[in-house]
Amino acid sequence: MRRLLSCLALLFVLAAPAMAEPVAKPIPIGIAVATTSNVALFGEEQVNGARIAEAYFNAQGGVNGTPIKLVIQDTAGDEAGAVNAFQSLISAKVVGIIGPTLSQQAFAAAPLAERAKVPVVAPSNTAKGIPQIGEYISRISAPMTVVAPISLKKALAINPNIKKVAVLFAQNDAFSTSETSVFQEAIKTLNLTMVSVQKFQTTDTDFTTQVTAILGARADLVVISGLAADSGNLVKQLRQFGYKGQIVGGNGLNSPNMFPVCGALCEGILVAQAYSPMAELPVNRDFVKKFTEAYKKAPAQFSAQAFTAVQAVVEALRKAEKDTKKKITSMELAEARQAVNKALLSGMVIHSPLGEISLDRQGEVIQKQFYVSTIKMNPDKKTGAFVLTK
Ligand code: 1QQ
Repeated sequence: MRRLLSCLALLFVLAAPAMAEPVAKPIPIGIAVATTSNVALFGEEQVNGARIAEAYFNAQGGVNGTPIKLVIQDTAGDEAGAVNAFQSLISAKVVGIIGPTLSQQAFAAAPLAERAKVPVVAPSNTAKGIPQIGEYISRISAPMTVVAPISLKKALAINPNIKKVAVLFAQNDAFSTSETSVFQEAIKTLNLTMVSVQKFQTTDTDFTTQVTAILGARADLVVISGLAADSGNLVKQLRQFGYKGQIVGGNGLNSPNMFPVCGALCEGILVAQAYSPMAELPVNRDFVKKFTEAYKKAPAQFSAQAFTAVQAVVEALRKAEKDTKKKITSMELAEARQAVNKALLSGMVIHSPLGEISLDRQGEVIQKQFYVSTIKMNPDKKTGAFVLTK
């Protein structure tokens, strides 16, 4: 009898921490993106998009009547910052994490969430291998394997005389090295000649060596895989040194926050995008309207993707309630996190500003529609737009 009692006591002690961890109300969703450092050029857009989603879905009643609340943690620009942000969000008892900004950071921080069984929806990680980090890791940002070749094909359609291509990439960044391998593969497939491959660091500001090599190689197309500040300076110096050919930018050149960096010299860069503010979808019209009211500018890709990531988590929470016939806020935290992940990977269709998307069982996004845009700068040389390339 005494043994039975002590066994029961032990069971109670073991069960106690779990019982002490219900999901809070409003339902906390973690956002781990860069709000400081150079990477904040992307992160600022992500916070803006996520904030619009928070207000928008709460106005619809949140999760079947329960509001959501974003808990925002700055990752800054490096791996250590992302690890810290993930750690504090896991401790803050969020039901899921949206982030981090860079693939380079995801490879360091996402494994933490995987071990803690906290679902992660990456809003902007496009390198190969992100959903493969673990069962709890998914993304709504289309991988570069799908997106990058589209802009190259467009450059050739515009100018069929292009033959000699120079490629530049940031060698200290996982996304940039992943993207350049996709570009380089496509260059071979398209029977173009690679006349120069140049490396740089995302922290570089002086690109004299690389630009000199490219001008010497007489490239008629330059393809850049880097982040916003470095790529912006690189474009600027290419033009200042006299490069006149087409420039194709990868996903790192997808931010209007790069415009002030290269100024008027950003004009004409071609980029493939996973989003267009012009897309005629009810949810996109609402998103563009609310975003423009709040920030006095149209949303670009990183804002739309952050909105979509919040939407994915909200719809997963709703589905989890439907499937389990329980309110999320009546669930124990671990149970809720697991139910959200299951719903995310169930193949549910999300009618998002990016179009109709879903996640496969591994957490990879399935998206149908992509765009190629050309950067057009305004006379103020600081603002501009991604204009759909016909
Ligand atoms: C990645 C990217 C960056 C350009 C996102 C901001 O695509 O790191 O995967």
